[in-house]
This record gives sequence, structure tokens and C-alpha cells, in this order.
Amino acid sequence: MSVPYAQLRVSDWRPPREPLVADLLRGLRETPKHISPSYFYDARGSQLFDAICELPEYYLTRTETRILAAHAADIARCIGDDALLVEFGSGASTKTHLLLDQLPHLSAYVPVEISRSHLLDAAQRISKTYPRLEVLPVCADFTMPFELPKSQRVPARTVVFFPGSTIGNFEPASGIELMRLMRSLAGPNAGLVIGTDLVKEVGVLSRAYNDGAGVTAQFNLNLLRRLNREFGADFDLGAFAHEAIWNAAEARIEMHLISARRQTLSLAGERIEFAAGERLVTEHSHKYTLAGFHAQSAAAGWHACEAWLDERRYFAVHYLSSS
Ligand code: AVI
Repeated sequence: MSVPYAQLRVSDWRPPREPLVADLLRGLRETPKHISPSYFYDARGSQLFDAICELPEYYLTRTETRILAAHAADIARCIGDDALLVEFGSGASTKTHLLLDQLPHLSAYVPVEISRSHLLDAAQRISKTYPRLEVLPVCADFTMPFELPKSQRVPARTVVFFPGSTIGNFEPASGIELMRLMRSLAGPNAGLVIGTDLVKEVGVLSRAYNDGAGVTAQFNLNLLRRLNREFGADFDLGAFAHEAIWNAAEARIEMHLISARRQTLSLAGERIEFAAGERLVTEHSHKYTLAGFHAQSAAAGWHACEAWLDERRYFAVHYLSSS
């Protein structure tokens, strides 16, 4: 039996459209031009990201899933009984099952996701699989303040789950800001289970973001399609090429869209000039050392308790505590 959406109590914290347009135009006026990677995730972008996670070159999802599967019992022990589990950017909540299977006494599960369709589909699936678990979906941009819904059973503590190395898509200062927001949202005696992609051989990193089948290129270009459809822009998708490069100084992969020619475009009535070869930066994906990540999380008030790595040391899942 499926749980109709109507039975899910959804909290809505979706941002109004106006600041999004202003934010896009601000990035397109700067040098280099840039757009936040949060705009990747319309319905098609989310599907393309799911396809990326299946690619042979994109080791991140598979590696993190293996770590979570191997250490789920240890992670559940860190989380403890009666916790409120809050997943930031929950998407399809695919990795969550690995933890939920080990956490029969959670107070409630709170998936937080900007894409309403993804959020509701996932919340419905989780409710069906775990009928005794209270599922309280929150539709929100998790970088903006929002409140946690009240669960029927008072939680012993709140633990944030932030897998996928999505923290790497934030500039270091914004990542610290986000982890501070998590800490204040979660209150005293909180926990954070967070995945980070680790610095490794450049060839492995480069192939993960320049895959042979061109799915990452489609994902990158879909951003322009979204701007055309939702923000009245007129990008010619054929006049931009995808490239992902490794920036060693900043320890990050940068995704770019390169203008094939000189061109003038418009977005929300404003003209935007591109020179031939000019790059639009669409994403930074930072890679970490354990010490580097511990320093960043400490700056946000989190103490490193445990880290679980795969045998190649490609990826780490950390458990951090606020006390
Ligand atoms: C969501 N995020 C962690 C992905 C990453 O690897 O930075 C997004 C992505 N971009 C290109 N491929 C995947």
C-alpha cells in the first residue's frame, strides 16, 4: 500500500523567485562569470546527477555507499537511540536506508530537500519501507535558515546526515558557515555524519568529472537549458563546451562551460557578453585531507570523533560531535 502525499506533513521553506534572479545576474556580471551549482538540480538535472552516480568513473557514490554499508552499525552506535535524524540535501534518500536499517528507535527522520518532487517521492518510499518511523519532510534550501518540525516523540538529540561530499561544493568559508548552521539547528549534544571526497591522483579525479559517456557534460549544459526555460535566458547550448579541470592550489575540481565564440545573451532582460573561449564557472568540488577537514569542521564548532575510509583512501565518512 502506498502512502499518499496527503498523509505526509511537509514543511515548506522554499525561497521566493526574485532573489534567485538577482543572484544569477550578480554571478554573470563578475569575472570570471559564475553560477551556483545549486541551479543544477531541476527535475532533469537531478535525473542526470543520479545517472552520474552510476558511471564507472564516478567512484564517489559507490565508495561512500560501501563505507556506509561496512560501518553502518558503528555509525548507528555513535548516533544512539531516540535521535532525530536530519538529512541535508536528501534527494532520493538512497544511502539513508543503510543507517535506518540499524536505527529502529529513531525519534523521527527529517529529509531536507529543495526539489519537492524528489523530496515527496523519497519520503513516501521511506514511510512505506519503515511504517513505524515518523517521516517529516522539509522542502527548503538548506543554506538558508529553516526550522525543524516537531516530532511526536521528543528526541534525545539531533544528528545531521550530510553524505555525498556535497560539502565540497561550498567554498571553504561557506562550508564552515553551513556546518555552523547545522550546529545551531541541531542544538546541544548534536552529531554530524558527513561524507568527504579525499585528495587523490589527478587522473582519477579528472575522469570522474570528464566521463567517457558525456553524462557530466549533459549535466553541466542542462544548467543553461534551465536558465532558458525558467529565467527567460537565450543560451545556445551548442555554443558552450563542458570541461572539468583540477585546481591543485585550491584542491578542487572546477566545472566550466566554455563559450565557443563571442556572443551576447540575455537573462531576465539583461545583456550578457561572452568572449570567445570565456569560461563560465558552474561548480567547485573541493577534495580534502583528513587534517584539512578536521580543521574546517573545528572552525564550525564540531569535534572529530571517528572517520571511516575505504581501502584506497578515496573517501571518508566522519562522525563529529558538537560537545
Ligand atoms: C553533489 N556533488 C557532491 C557532486 C560533486 O561531485 O561535486 C556534483 C557533481 N558534479 C559533477 N559530477 C557530480
